Amino acid sequence: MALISPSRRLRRTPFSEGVEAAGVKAYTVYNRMLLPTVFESVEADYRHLKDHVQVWDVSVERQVELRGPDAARLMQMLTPRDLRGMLPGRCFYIPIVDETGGMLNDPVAVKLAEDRWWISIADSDLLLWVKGIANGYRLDVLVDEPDVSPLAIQGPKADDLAARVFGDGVRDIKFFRFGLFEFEGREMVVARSGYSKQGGFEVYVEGADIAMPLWDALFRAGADLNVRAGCPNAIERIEGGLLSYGNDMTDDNTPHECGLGRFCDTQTAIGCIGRDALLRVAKEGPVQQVRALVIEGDPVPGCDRAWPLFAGDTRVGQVTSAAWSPDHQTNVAIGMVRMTHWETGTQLKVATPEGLRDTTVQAGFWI
Ligand code: THG
Repeated sequence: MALISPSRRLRRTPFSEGVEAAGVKAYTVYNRMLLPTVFESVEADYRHLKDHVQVWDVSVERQVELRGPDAARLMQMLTPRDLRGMLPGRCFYIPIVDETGGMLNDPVAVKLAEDRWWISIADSDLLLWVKGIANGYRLDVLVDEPDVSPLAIQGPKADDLAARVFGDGVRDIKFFRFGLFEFEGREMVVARSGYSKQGGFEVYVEGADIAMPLWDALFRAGADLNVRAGCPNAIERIEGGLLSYGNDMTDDNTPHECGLGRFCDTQTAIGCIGRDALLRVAKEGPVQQVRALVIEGDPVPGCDRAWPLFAGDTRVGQVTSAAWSPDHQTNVAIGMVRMTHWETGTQLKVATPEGLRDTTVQAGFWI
């Protein structure tokens, strides 16, 4: 592929300087911002992520901040996950749906206080939807995108690295909770979360001025841990079944089709804009659903368009993400599969750009 021309519309991040110095080889665009995809190679980055610790510039996980007396009410309008039991200090993975029950985003919600929330968004213009709802319903809430840029610390040595910079207290942070930790006199939200299954943290860095100092401190502190710059890894996230909005699902899919039914409490999520639509479709149940798939044969190319799935001549779904897994010595994939063919062990064909391949529906992801 040709190069992408930089411009003001394609936003750099407060860590871009460090990312470039670390030798980034490829970027994608996410929320109109640069997201690194390769440092050494996808395979080498994968091996290093699973064995050591990486620092990721995930500034593209932009925050939609809700502030004011109606913040909690607005949050519940956005998602079918019941937020009543969510305390400050918690992070929730939440489907966000429109009035038809279609997925608009699958962010992490961060509850800072009853009247202050961050929505850490995937790749869609959620700010516009949230502003529209807030204004249309005349809610008493401010909605904006603050100067907050998440930096992830991921991998088996993430606790050791984070402890050296923020103190041993970070070791006690529980999964999907956060604490406030000081760095150079600044309070930072440090959560145990991140877009990998290797464990680690996400630091919500407030203020671009403190971004490179934190980046440099992590690399200084982790030299003997073999810390490297990294990024969400295509192979690892497919193995782990972490969905990618825009790839594995779109606004044509319900949360149930995405396998996100466990994050929906549609009966009790009173106020959710898509609630009636979801209650209607929940009665029948989804007719297609996300599945883990193995694709037989040599390594497949990257999946930059949906690859049709066939049972004989009948189209029964599509593969949306695929990669060669060095650890499993096979191609791992995520697909959307029709109900008639989604059972574990079902053998199908997938039309890759390199021709038809045998593919099998798996019981689950590789975790
Ligand atoms: N962290 C933060 N913001 C994000 C992402 C993130 N915004 C963009 C994107 N990633 C949003 N999508 C996801 C997808 C999966 C998860 C988080 C955000 C995730 N899922 C775990 C899982 O499925 O195993 C845990 C879910 C749970 O049990 O609550 O972590 O990564 N800040």
